[in-house]
Amino acid sequence: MDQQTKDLETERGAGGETHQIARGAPVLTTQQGVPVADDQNTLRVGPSGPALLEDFHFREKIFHFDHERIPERVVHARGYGAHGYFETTEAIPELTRAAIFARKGERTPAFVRFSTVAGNRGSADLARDVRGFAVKLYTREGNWDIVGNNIPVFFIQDAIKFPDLVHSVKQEPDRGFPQAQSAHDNFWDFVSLTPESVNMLLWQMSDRTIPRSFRFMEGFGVHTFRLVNAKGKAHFVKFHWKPRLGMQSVVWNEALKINGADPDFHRRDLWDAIHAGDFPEWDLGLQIFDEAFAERFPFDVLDATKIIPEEEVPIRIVGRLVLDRMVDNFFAETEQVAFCTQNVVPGIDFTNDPLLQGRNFSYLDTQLKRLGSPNFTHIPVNAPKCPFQNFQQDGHMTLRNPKGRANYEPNSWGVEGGPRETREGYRSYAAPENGAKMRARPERFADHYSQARQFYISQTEIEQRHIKDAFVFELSKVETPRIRERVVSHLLNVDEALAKQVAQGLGFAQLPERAKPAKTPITTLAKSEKLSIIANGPKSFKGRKLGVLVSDGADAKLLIALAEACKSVGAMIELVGPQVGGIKASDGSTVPVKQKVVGGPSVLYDAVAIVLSEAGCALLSGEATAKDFVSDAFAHGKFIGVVPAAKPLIEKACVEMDNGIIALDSPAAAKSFLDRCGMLRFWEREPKVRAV
Ligand code: HDE
Repeated sequence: MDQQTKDLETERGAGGETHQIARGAPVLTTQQGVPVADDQNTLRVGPSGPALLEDFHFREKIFHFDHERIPERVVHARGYGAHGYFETTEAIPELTRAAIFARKGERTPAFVRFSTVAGNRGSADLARDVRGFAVKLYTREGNWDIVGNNIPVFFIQDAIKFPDLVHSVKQEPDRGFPQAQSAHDNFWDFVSLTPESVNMLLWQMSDRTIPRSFRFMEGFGVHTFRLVNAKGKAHFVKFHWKPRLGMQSVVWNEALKINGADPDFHRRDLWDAIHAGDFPEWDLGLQIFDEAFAERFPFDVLDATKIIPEEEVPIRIVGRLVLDRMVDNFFAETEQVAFCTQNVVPGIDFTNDPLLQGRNFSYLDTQLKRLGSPNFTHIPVNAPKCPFQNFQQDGHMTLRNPKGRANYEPNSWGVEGGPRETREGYRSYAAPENGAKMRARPERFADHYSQARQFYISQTEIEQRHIKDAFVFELSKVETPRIRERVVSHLLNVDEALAKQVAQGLGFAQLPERAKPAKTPITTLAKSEKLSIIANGPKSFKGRKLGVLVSDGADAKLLIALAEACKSVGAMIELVGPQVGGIKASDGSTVPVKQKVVGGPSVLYDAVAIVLSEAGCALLSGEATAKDFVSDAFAHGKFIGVVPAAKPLIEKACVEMDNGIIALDSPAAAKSFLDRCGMLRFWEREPKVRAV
């Protein structure tokens, strides 16, 4: 009996229902604080009679339940948040007067929400999708929100196209599907008619959109912002979050299977890591540049479909973000958190990026719809942690109203008259503006292909293949041939070989005509090494997870050696076996098992080890899910450690031995196996397992 039930007295009602009477536990009350005697039965006329309207307890409970949902976010509905802090590692007062950057060592509380974009609140984590990376920094001078993504560019250049983009990617309105997928006609129809999307499409078809974990993703502010110093001098800036654990993604076939095996894969990963004390960290990097650079850069720095390569403007690390605490309540914090791009602090300012300007309107507006009151700022996760006061008052659900007589200013009531302005307050950068009113984009926005090409040529061969495969997969789900052709006609302006491979993958009889570019693409942009995930891999198994398939009689010493090797590199280990009750290892000890093999497929792990006895191997060789465990790990390029007794299972799984399969013939082999796992994937295998 656990502690909780010990503190309770249990009684059975006349109908056999359970009444738990509070002894040590707090008393259950109504919202009005009235103690409840019976929470199991509605008030009725006799045990079989009709219910009574005067049952205020029942009515209040059901009324509240009926109103539990609030509208989900129109985009980024599915998300997961955590608390932490930002620590300034370099003071930059020469660049910005922002208090957060004034002093090295300054710690600022932070809340981060990661999300997918297209799916509904209950959709699966491994959809091919951009990830939101929204950071709220509770600075001494107010809240600063960097509402970014894990991809540094966007689909569109002007906010007026956002509703069209989002409508096109979400479920088609007549049929209500597909859920959380861009692989359908409407999405590809829209983007193929919107060539400014092409750069983003290359990123979207890359492995960036199937991250292994939130912890292994970069984050970007996307737009160009301004830093303004105390003298009013401004610099342009782009914000980058760099994961200390390095970047990593899964492969597409794995993503599809993870969605079935554990639709909450990313949530669980963050939950487990934070609870294990493995707090994920990101460095904050700044790309700082001035008007002169903006002038000579071949693209417009206000165009959110373009990056500035790190090779051209290096990144300066000025702080680190650490996530060290999960929320107490998902709804109160993660669901109700309200990010707004217009939440900036003195020393941080906007630019005229037309996407950013539109966002500054949209976010405030959307919070009113979702949270239902202009007082959403009173909710603890949204309220600043520095003092704040003004004369805004009343409205739904207000928790704060101005005290005293004055609710306006100027007033005659002196210090009693409430808050007043300060010269130190937020001042917008005095950017000179003039021009005729019009609906038009700058001509420098017209290049749609050059950076898409640059991104593509910056990838390793494996990553290029994944991009090609992703285009072929998505377009194979598009039913209208002319939409498929239109996409390939754009790819011809990006990279001819890629376009041809995609056309071949789709079974085209002939290549379509090249799309006519609005501006001739530049084909001489240099590769940017930093754009590849694989080339910048961490080469360490830290933060990753080993899955070990075990059976009765498994080598106890080897299991201990594997656990120690994982611990020494900072990795997690999870045992998968025939039953969750655990196994009896070779030394007679009982070893707990986390997953039954049917619920613990190898897609949940970064590498696997097969540690079976001969009898265990014979048993599992007759189990299809055990064979899948091996053959999926093989197909997904994972390192596989195998004890000699488990060889028959490897053969049954039709797996060919290669250098990614490592013999675990003694406990001493555990460490070198884990070192190999640090390469994360055995990519050389991939061409052998992918024929179409
Ligand atoms: Fe958003 N976006 N967005 N977006 N966005 C929202 O605000 C919008 C854009 C991003 O975890 C909404 O609170 C417009 C770019 C994130 O709560 C909404 C445009 C980038 C999140 C909205 C964009 C983002 C949102 C929906 C085109 C990357 C989730 C719910 C101009 C830099 C934040 C909400 C969270 C959420 C509007 C484009 C990132 C409707 C109009 C570009 C991470 O206001």
